[in-house]
Amino acid sequence: MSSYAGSSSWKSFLKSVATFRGDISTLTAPPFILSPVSLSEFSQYWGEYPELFLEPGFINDENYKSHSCGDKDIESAEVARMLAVTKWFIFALKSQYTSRNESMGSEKKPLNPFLGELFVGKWKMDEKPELGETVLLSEQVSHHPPKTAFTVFNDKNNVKLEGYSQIKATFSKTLTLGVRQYGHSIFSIRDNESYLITPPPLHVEGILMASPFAELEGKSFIQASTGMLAVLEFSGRGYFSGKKNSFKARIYRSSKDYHNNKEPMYTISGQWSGVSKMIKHGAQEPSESLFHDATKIKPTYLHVKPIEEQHPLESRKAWKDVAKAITIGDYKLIGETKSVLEERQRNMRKEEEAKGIDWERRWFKDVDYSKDSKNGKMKPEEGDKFLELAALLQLSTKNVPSGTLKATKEDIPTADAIHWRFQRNLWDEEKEVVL
Ligand code: 0T9
Repeated sequence: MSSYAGSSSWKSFLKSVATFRGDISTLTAPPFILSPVSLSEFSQYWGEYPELFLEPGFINDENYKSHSCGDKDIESAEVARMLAVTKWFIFALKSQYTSRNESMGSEKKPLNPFLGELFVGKWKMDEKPELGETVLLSEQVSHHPPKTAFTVFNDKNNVKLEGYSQIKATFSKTLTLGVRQYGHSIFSIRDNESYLITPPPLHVEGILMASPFAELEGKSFIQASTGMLAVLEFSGRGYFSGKKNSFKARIYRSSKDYHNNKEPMYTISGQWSGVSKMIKHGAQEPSESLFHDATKIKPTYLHVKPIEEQHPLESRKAWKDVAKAITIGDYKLIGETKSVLEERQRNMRKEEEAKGIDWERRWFKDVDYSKDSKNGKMKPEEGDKFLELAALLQLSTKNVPSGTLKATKEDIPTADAIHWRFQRNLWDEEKEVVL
């Protein structure tokens, strides 16, 4: 329970929440629950374990037995890489969903990124030069509704992640915030193996007590181009194990095995923020081994250049005055500084409208995956990874909640099929924004 829970400002905030409808980013909250960090920064959580991010790329036919997550009879390098990708993803969850609690004591309302907002940096790994540099690029490609596109890549080892993220959130009667994620990401190694990742739904608890925290629910899929599929199921206190941040991951030889309720190759279970164990099925002797231990490996934080050297569109530079006002808790100053930024944005949108143009996205483009629509947008190329992986999983290619399978209730026929994609050439041609 936060000491602010009984304050009048929190009580009146709760009253406004009870009747709130619409885009959560427009909700006004008391200063103590505001975070000085923009949502555009959240893309960095994908890369905070650079060694685990790069690991799948180092596993080959010669060395896979020493990357077996404890399975002494691991059958192939492909299986070892599937386990390594799953492991990296589980570490990424810890960054994604516990970081604010660790740095600020609770979840707080992030700054709502403006259209065109950028957040960039790199993980340098100076002590291990063979790992090279891992780069993060994050761009706000839509303001209303908020959508953030991102990529994390390491050229030296040819490993990359590309994706985008959006949420739809609603308060329940008990003041829990239910959050559905939209968007997906694609992890690829050496341009010949890829993995489609769908983020899970979640809910934010503890709002009544003014100490919000996120808890995952539902499923995440990791569909590999090798055919293998990982299905992660999430639950909180008192569901599978009575512990918070619980998960169970099943690794199937193919998505067919999953759809046909066949036995998986492995089951991994435990806490994504803590420790998990892996059981191998179908073997002579069922074996259990330690899969991951999040208490043993520390994150590596992104290196971001000082504000004075940043481009005006870079998040920390653009939000500097607002962030300062939030940090000192000056309600009036928060309002004033925010208005300056919002006014500037409104004027830009008006000018664009008058000229009949659209704000030009910097490094990402919206690709239309629907067959029939004619809107001048880019279409997927021959051999598109998303189409290939979605087909393997029978995942809907529409803009529906992440992880929605084809022809299920949520796969609404009228939804569009527009997805944000990184255009590497635009970054290679970039002259103004540096890392
Ligand atoms: C994508 C992630 C996402 C964004 C955040 C729900 C949430 C905004 C979206 C889904 C990242 O990859 C992973 C992590 C945490 C998610 C946030 C947790 C959270 O509380 C916020 C929401 C919008 C709020 O700020 C609610 C306000 C509340 C803290 C005060 C009443």
